Amino acid sequence: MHAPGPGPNEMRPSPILAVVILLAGAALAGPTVARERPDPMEMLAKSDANRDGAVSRSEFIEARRARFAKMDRNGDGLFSDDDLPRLVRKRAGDRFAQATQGLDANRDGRIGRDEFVNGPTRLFDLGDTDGDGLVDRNEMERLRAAMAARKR
Ligand SMILES: [Ca+2]
Ligand SMILES: [Ca+2]
Ligand SMILES: [Ca+2]
Repeated sequence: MHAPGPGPNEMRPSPILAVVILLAGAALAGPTVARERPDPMEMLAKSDANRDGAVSRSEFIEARRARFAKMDRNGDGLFSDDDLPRLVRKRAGDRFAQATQGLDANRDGRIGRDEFVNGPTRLFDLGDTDGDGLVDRNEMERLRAAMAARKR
């Protein structure tokens, strides 16, 4: 069973994911480049591990696993505000909890590796409009265009 994909007007990138990526990017790069917003599309495109031009669901999930390993800076298997540099943590304040709510299935303010890796695949689902389990080149371009249109 596959639910019908969202129409073009309902397409929107998950704000939750965007903030998580933003915070994670800030945590990785340090506060000086925090304003350089990582592009979720770039990350999706980079998930194509076997370079066949299409991102499969398992490639997407594997890329997420790798991303989690980087986000979890203290390596305790949880992504929490402990993993953010102090400056970022201060600035993020409550926004961290708000931003991660959608992924934080058990609401303990920390995101476990499984919660993150097996969390909703919104970006992927948005991209895979024909529901074949792959975001191919064309679908990627459409998604990119749809997201770019929303930013304007
Ligand atoms: Ca691939
Ligand atoms: Ca951690
Ligand atoms: Ca597809």
